[in-house]
Amino acid sequence: MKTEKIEAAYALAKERYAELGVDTDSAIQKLKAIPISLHCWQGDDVGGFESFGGELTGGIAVTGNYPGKARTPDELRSDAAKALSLIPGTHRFNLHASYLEAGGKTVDRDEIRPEHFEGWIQWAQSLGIGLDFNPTCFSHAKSADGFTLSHHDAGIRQFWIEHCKLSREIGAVMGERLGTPAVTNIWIPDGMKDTPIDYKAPRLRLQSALDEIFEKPLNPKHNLDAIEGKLFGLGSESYVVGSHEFYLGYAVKHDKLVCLDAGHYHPTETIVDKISAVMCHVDEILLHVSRGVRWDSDHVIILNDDLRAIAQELVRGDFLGRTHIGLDFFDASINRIAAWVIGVRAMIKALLLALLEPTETLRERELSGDYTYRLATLEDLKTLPFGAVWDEYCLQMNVPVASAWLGDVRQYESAVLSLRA
Ligand code: RNT
Ligand code: ZN
Repeated sequence: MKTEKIEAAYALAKERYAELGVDTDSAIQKLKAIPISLHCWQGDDVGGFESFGGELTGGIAVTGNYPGKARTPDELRSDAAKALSLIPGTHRFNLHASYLEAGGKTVDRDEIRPEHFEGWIQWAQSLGIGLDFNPTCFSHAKSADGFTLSHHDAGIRQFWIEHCKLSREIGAVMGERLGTPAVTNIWIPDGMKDTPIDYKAPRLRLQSALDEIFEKPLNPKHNLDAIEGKLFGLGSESYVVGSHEFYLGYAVKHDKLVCLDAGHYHPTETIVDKISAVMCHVDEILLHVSRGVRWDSDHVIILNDDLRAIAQELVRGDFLGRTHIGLDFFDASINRIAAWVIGVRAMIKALLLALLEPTETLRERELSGDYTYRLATLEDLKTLPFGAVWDEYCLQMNVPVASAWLGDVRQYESAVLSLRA
């Protein structure tokens, strides 16, 4: 599309929004300051680069066999940089511990050190982005029976405790080196396929394991700890040790971040309503923005009502400054770089839509009981020329406008991805 046309459309859109008291320029300015953390694991189907890397376990699954997935850290960095170049704004990258670089050596999870992430830190420096981190408590022989931090075997439990402690330290090094705190998020798969006799004991073990992991205080300027609950997984349909209530209680008591994954609740429940509730009791949250579809909690996010509602709540509740937005999906049935770009661009669009709402007016009308105005305006907002503002944003941020990004991905696919056997 021609620049003049984009600008002309934007000028008209600006007027339309101004009629409602919405300043599109200021929405664009605010949007520029919101980082989104791209999850490394969309790039290689949650594979990682361990020498002993095997099957993906832990009750999560990636389906599809689209060719061209990243096989090395260099390939993943190149793919992620390509995705980032097609996404407006400055964002972050979220690594799992299993994405270490150990120079061909076998480094087990209880042996990881900051130097194994030096390549990632330098890459992040070169792009001027921050990193986030996660211990990897799945896809490992010591998690094969479905338990890690809550394992009844003290030796196995200790192995995972050590892994999580080391992960926090690595997060802190990343945060210090990059000048922006890493959010280190703990998620474990522990649970049971069928109803347990003992709900309690694994939770007590998890509780004391967390106490040990978090024993050492770390500078919050370098590392922030988050804990992520879940309702069920594949093979843990009846019981998950680290449930939402478990972690919410823990986080409130110990001043941790709660990670809300959009795919981790009952199908009729959304995280939208949880944000303000949780924010009454914790300082900050981490989001894993995802899209649940039937039994799967990790489809590529799209600009649907659920996503829009998440963004609206962050804006309406003024929660952006206390929320770390991370994404969590994995799809191997489409081009993996496109999956990143589609998901992140959808998240940014949702935020922009939310920023283009006359929130204060709507709040006042709601308070005065004018629910008719509220409903009517929310409906009318849906047909305002949002696309023109989005295009203008992409233009200003120097990334392809509208669907032009897909041409870039296709080019990269034939020049780079298709050569990967
Ligand atoms: C699993 C959790 C977790 C993982 C990643 C790979 O249900 O959502 O966040 O998806 O750590
Ligand atoms: Zn998640």
